[in-house]
Amino acid sequence: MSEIIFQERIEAEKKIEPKNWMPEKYRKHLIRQISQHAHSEIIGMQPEGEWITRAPSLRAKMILLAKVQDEAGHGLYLYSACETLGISREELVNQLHNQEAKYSSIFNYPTLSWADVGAIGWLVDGAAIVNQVSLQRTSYGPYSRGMVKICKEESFHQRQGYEIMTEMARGTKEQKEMAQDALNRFWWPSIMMFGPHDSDSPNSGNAMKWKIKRQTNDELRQSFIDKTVPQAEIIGLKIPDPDLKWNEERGHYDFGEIDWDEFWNVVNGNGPCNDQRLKHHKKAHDEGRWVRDAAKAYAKKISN
Ligand code: FAQ
Repeated sequence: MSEIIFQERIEAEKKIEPKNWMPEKYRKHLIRQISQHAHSEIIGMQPEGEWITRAPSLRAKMILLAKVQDEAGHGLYLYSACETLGISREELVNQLHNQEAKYSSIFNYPTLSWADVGAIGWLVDGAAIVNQVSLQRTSYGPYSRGMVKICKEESFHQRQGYEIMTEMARGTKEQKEMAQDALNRFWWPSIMMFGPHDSDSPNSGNAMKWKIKRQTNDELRQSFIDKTVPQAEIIGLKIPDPDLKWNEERGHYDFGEIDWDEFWNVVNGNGPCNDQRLKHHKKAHDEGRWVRDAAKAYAKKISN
């Protein structure tokens, strides 16, 4: 009976709130997705964070610092949303450390030049926005409200990345080559961010039924490609896909085959930076233990 009422609530576009009854599978599905989203925001600070001390100007440094700090904030909103489902922050971090929980494949690629910071803002934040705008309408209230706030900041991130790429594409020959090289390396991993094709996505069926996801992986990927190709053309960079072509009939770009072996290799822990990312997180977490202990002790003291 409760399951019928739950589904009716979903169909009526009413949000599910923490105290409402929900099927156990819905709760677990959300914990999986929201926690992986949170871990992505936090691990995602590393590739760009490596460039804070090497930013080419004070202005660029201030903007990057603010951007990376925003990602930490996004991680915290998402961990809080996830905790409303009855799981502790400690358990969530443990799941990341023992690799029970995933984080986005994109953050396992290295940032080799300043142009990569531009490519991440433009493409990675660009892909994240397409996904997250859709998730603003997700059925779980705390996740949906977190997404609204996060989307506002992500659009600033996308523009700062596109600005870096624009400046470099219009700069010296070497700068333009760096921008093109960054696009060449980040294009395919960015379109992999949307996950496997719908036909190979085990979680999509329930996610769509419960309106956790409002659009499928392939629909979102297509929307990102359609938005991004003209942006590359405007700044004179070439998308590294010989099969990319406007399809008048479909009203979308056709694009080449994604290398799914590469995708699963990275998802399963064997990408270029998987070890480095996880080791760095564990080290920072261990070194921050005294801060967490002190905060807990203080909270206890003032509540007595
Ligand atoms: N990487 O059945 P599906 C950001 C896994 S944005 C790793 O299709 P689902 C902002 C998937 O978990 C990035 N694993 O799964 C930022 C599942 O395995 P599981 C984060 C992936 O959940 C920018 C299996 O494959 N955004 O951080 C990936 O329906 C710059 C089968 O897949 C979000 O997380 C992948 N790319 O769809 C920060 C958005 N794709 O869990 C810093 C919220 C799939 O069963 C700097 N999440 N897998 O063991 C979602 O929308 C969905 O969870 C998808 C996957 C679309 C990621």
